[in-house]
Amino acid sequence: MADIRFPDGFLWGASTAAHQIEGNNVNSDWWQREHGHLPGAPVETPSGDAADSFHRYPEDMALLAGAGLNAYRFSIEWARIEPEQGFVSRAMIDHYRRMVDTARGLGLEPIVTLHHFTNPAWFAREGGWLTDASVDRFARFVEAALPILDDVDLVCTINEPNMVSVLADPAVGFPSIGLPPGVPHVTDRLVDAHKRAVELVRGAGSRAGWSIATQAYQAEPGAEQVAAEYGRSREDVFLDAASGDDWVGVQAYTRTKIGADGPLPIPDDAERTLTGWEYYPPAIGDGIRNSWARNGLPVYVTENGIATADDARRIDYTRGALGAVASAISDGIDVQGYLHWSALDNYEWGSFTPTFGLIGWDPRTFERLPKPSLGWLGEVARAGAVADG
Ligand code: IFM
Repeated sequence: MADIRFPDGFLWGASTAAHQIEGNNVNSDWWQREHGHLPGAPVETPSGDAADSFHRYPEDMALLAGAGLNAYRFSIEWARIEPEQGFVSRAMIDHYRRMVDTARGLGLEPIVTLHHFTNPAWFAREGGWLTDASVDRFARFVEAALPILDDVDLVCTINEPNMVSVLADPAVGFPSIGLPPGVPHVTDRLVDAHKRAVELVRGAGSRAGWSIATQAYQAEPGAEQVAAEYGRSREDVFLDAASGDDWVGVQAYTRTKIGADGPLPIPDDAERTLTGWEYYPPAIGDGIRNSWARNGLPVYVTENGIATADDARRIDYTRGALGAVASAISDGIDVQGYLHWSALDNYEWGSFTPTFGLIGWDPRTFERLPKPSLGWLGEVARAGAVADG
């Protein structure tokens, strides 16, 4: 078999989210939930210091760049930028601006996410995305954050709005298997919030999109209508709402088989990852193809990866996923980048056990411990190709 080659200019990187790696995100709704100060499904472990990337981001970015990657996607934290309603911290704007400059200085294209699951605690206390005021609140935050985005090309407004819609109900924990349907009026608000943010971000000269959690809904023979119906509120409504954006982020980890009565259980003999999901590397190909069919926008794979303690399985998974990305490209789909989830082992919304990182770290000293998969992906990036074998 020949090497799998990717187009020139392809972005190769890794993604993270603020709450999952920064640590001490004390003014966020998640932190408050973790400590029982806000209602919500019980959280097994609090995020605490997480990976202390708030202070160690230069080292984290340097490891990615040193390995050969050319892009880094990270999120800015609304709860730090606006810790109290109406107070915008200039120090935090400067902090995130320094992150953009640091990435650029290292040769990493910064891709900035404005919202990745967490909200300020004050926003949650007034009802969060369940209230009509949420859209204006978010738009005001985006406006305040624009100085961070100066000369940033790619901005993701909201990460996985389909998950945000599910999580808007505080009684729902982070789902480990399957995705419940979103809350319809929250979905509508998220679409409005996205559109407002796109306008603001474009006005500042960046290209705007949002990132959708796709689930590779695969219909058993005869269950095509059931699968289409199942996917509509969970995925398609968000991919459709991307129409008119500059790009779309597609994220995938596993598949969901759909039978006549809905989702089917994972077969007992299937390999599972540490999140309990079926090991299924080609899932990202299904997501890319569904997105392309619905909105025709240039695609960036903004997340894809595997929770495993066996780094050889991470390499194997990523090799398989990149095969599916390459096959979509050879079918004429405009895929412009691949960002692995995740740069670091991180806080998987209630637990540190499912390790998704290319880089591990010592929980006592925070010493960074790059894994072989980082070197492997860096080589792929340098070569612009996945070597045969
Ligand atoms: O860790 C999450 C991330 O925050 C959003 N996408 C899926 C990842 C793995 O569950």
